[in-house]
Amino acid sequence: MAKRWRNPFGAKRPASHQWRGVLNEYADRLDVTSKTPIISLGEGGTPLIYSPSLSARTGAKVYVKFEGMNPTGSFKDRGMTMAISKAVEHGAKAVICASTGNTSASAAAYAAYAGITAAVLVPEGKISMGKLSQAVAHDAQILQLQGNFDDCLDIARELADNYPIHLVNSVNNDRIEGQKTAAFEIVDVLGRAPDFHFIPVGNAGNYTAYHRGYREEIARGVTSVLPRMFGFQAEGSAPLVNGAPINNPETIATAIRIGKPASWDLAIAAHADSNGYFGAISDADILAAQKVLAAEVGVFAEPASAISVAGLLERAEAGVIPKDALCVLTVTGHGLKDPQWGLKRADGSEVSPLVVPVNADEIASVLGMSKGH
Ligand code: AN7
Repeated sequence: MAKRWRNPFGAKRPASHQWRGVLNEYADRLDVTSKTPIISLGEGGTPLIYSPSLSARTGAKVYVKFEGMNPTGSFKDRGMTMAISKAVEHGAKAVICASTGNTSASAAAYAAYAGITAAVLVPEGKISMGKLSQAVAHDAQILQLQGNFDDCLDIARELADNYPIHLVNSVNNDRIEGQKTAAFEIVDVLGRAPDFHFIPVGNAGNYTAYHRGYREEIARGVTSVLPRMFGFQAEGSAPLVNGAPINNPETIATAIRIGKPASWDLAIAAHADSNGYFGAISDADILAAQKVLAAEVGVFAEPASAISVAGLLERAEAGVIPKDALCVLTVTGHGLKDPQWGLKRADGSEVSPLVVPVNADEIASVLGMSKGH
């Protein structure tokens, strides 16, 4: 039974091969056995992009880990391949999650591949259209709760505690385990861990996962550097910065509109261990950073993901980042998840591309060019 999920190439790598997903690539560092079905869409192996522009702006050496390149367009796939594989290993026929959008899209896709049911609880009217569209397309049972994300998670936990349904939020340690592989990839590529790691924070599961991954790389002896974990929340939704949960989080970055981070204690421990930092960023600065990332790096990210860039620029401005420090920014989700923001100028007005006649000379003049080469 388990056999049909296994990679046809087995453990041996053919000379030319494609990335085989994080469970296959890092089987030796995850709780994966011959009994574990590999429910994979080829997640992980995402680009680590050096940015001359962000490096010039900050004086640091800046790399962007573009997690929008995962199968469903966000980092959630790394954790979901692990969580769904383990759920199926243990006989689950149905999974449930609460979500601000990306977790639901990912759970829906991996459950579809596994042939099991996914139920997702999302805050009514507060998730982006791209994410809702994904969950619908993958045939999840979508329930819009008349509450916020934190209410969704409370209900999802209650259902998993009392009914035959398996919880795949990041309170499930399998999710964190899968997500730590992003840190492995970074160390694989750079040959060492970075000095600073910048990352958006909602439930703080990913912040926790990277720290764990880096700690394990140190334990393996492949790097001696423990990156300082710099996490960022939206100003109206910044419980870890404020030091207390909040009841009514608000931000345009709906992915991180979370008032009671599920991984609070783990994140506090990772913060302390890494001499880390939690900072708050205004919605205006998030959108400005999204623009910088798209226009200067060539990476289109959803607003929540751009907070890593905003955080880097803010900390560099504050004088905290030494010259030539090695910095990695996680860009957690693709801009196409929530494309409306790409169509706005910094002042919030809509961009409407110019309409031109079918005439090359007129178009050249609009582009400010005169004839010649
Ligand atoms: C793009 O999908 O919580 O701090 O339910 O979608 O590990 O929660 C999403 C979170 C950052 C925050 N960037 O990560 C969900 C959900 C994006 C996200 C985060 C999320 P965590």
